[in-house]
Amino acid sequence: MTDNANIFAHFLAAAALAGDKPFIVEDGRTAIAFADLDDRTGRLAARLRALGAKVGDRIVVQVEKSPENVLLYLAAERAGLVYVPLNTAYTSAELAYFLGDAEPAVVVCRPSDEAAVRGLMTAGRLVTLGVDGSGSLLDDIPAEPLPVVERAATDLAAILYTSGTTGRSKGAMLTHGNLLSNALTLKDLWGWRPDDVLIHILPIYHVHGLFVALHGALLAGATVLFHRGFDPAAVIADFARGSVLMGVPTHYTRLTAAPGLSPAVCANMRLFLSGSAPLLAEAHRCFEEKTGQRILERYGMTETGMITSNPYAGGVRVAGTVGYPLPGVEVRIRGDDGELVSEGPGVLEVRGANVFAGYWRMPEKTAQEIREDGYFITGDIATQEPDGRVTLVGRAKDLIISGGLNVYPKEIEEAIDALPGVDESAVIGVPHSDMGEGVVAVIVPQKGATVTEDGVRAALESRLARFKQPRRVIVADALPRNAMGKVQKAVLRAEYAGLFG
Ligand code: MCA
Ligand code: AMP
Repeated sequence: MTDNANIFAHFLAAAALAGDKPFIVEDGRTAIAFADLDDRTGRLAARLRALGAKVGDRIVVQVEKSPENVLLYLAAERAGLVYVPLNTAYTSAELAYFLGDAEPAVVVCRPSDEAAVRGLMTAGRLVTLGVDGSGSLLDDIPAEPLPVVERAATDLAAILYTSGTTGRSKGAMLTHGNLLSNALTLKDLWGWRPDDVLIHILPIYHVHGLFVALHGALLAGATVLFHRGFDPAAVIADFARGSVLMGVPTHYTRLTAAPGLSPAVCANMRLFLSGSAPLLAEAHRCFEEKTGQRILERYGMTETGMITSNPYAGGVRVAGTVGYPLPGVEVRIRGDDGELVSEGPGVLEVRGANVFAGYWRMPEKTAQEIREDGYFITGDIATQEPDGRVTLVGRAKDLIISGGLNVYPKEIEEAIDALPGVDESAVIGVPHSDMGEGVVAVIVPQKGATVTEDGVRAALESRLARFKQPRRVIVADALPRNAMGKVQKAVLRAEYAGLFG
């Protein structure tokens, strides 16, 4: 091991033990070998330095998933930069906010977005990275690698934006210590081994695909079978070679519905993990019926990495629960009256080396959400059994999770309310068999104005990422309100519960 707290130094130490094994394999070919990791990230890190990125500078990246994108992430850590990945679905309007807030020294975008992104930038260098590994980022790569930069555990490794209940995105500051502590804990807990083969189907701009999945493989020196999108047939075909799969519930319901799933097909697989959204007990049961394997469900957040996990060995994986706090992670529950309660229900709070350093340039927000004694308020409502097992029973925050992606109603309502002819709106999530929850907007037009479903959807197209756009827009005369005048979203959720069949 190494004294350098830079997480990349730990990956490099593991790569040295992996010999000539492939790290990333795509379509049967080695895209990155562990033996090449040092040289390839070193030279790319030198390129980032040559572009003007100094230690501690932010690098904003909005590109398609590719092996070069993985190298870019690792090179940024190696160079001591703060990596800021963005969902490729974000529109220019959304990107403008992130660029203004993060003030990056370097921005990496898709070649097709270059002109639009340049128009949004006031400082910093812009380079491109294409889906096929081409682009100006990879021009003029220096011959001399940049040594791994020394970092302390408290130094920032990444900022991940998470939309807030206030409608404004907050940058969660994650340190090298946050990322490394969570990765080392999960390596032991889930039994990562050098002969593991991870089937990687997640995007690499969120905690799940970028950190939980890739860090596990990197620390174990395990091979990754790289899938750029999600094609159930291609994933099932890889079960013969793979041993670990991580997905969100939508992945599992789509896999269960696909032809060709059987215990024999899954015989080589040792671990199916699910998280990012609730996995219905029914989905858990159906998957087990088809495969003979019990999904291991775990729970986490962008701000904290992983918090709880069902047991890998020596315990029971209970459908509908998220398991036990990870070693070194403390949880407690606070009831409605503000007092701590042992079993709940109440809002779950979490403390540990995994908990983030605060929101980027938002000290007041940070103070509201991290208590003085270090506990972070998750906004998830939980119960806890006497043996420590946690079950999530609701959310205190107004949040919709669609296909594992968070949608904050406030942000959508603000965009809708700004449209001509709209008096007010309420955005809710209702059951959706594929995405878990589907986004629905209920809109009240101004007196005399005409608002149509098609019109609203068309107007939102350039303003909001596709996954945030309402799948249905309902035009109503009024919103239900309680005696205090507060919109009763529960009433709307009940009314439209059957909208998606
Ligand atoms: C795609 N679409 C979506 C979503 N994804 N709409 C709503 N919600 C979504 N999640 C849109 C597409 O733009 C498309 O629109 C239409 O829905 C159908 O696309 P489809 O091809 O079916 O979707 P897909 O490309 O197969 O994607 C579905 C997906 C994907 C594979 C479930 O959303 C995904 O990879 N989700 C995982 C997200 C993730 O990594 N979350 C982790 C966050 P149109 O037809 O109009 O073009 S990290 C986290 O939450 C914490 C830390 C944790 O605990 O892990
Ligand atoms: P994010 O902000 O994208 O990191 O999403 C974090 C939120 O996802 C959590 O606060 C939970 O509400 C939800 N979440 C993550 N894992 C699970 C899970 N296994 N079951 C239910 N909700 C989950």
